[in-house]
Amino acid sequence: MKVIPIIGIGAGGHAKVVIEILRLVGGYDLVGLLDADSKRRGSEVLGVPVLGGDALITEMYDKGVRTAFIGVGMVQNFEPRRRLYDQLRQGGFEIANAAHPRAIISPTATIGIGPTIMAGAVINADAKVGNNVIINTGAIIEHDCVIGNHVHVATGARLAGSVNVGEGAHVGIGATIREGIRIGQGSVVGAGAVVVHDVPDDVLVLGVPAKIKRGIES
Ligand code: JB2
Repeated sequence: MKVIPIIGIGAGGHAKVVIEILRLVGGYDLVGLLDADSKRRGSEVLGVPVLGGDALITEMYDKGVRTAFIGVGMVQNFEPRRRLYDQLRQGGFEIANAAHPRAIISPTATIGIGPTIMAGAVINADAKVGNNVIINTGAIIEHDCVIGNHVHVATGARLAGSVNVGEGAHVGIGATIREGIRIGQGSVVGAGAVVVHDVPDDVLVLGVPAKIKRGIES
């Protein structure tokens, strides 16, 4: 099997989980991690060395590394993940498909570039998932859902059929979204919320049933 050299961006908790997925999938040589925190340089995450910061991205490319994963989870703020995704793609990198072998992904679902799909996640028939998404451990994306780019559906969240989640939105741990609901771009659904009405762009909703608490910027 051809082994693909790969670097990871970020050296925290999310990177750790992605490293395990890539090892299970096989076929990658984990060359190292890059982290914005200079104190992490020289340390290891699950045996993968932290080489330095993002200034090394170009150097890695020049050394022949053409594949990366984004190991920065950044719960509730998708901008760093979007910036890193754009930087890597513009720099000519492929973003690894980090789908856990024990996630269940329908053959009729479509998945974009560079997803992280964790153990026990279910993506059902005809769902459409964008680029650079995180579908976290045990999350359920039901049939005909549309999940935008850079969305994070957190651990154990449940999206009923035909839910539409806008770009960069975050669905918190254990949240439930009723069928056909639209979650606006950049919005955050709090942990355990139950969403029964559409959510506009750039707001935080909390509770059961979920209510708007504030605009994200306020
Ligand atoms: O722009 C960046 C950057 N921004 C933050 N470039 C690089 N190379 N690294 C960056 N980081 C680094 O990501 C931080 O310096 C830090 O070391 C790491 C984030 O680690 P942390 O463990 O704080 O969070 P995480 O994003 O790995 O995990 C969060 O999101 C996951 C989805 C946690 O909330 C987890 O519990 C959650 N499962």
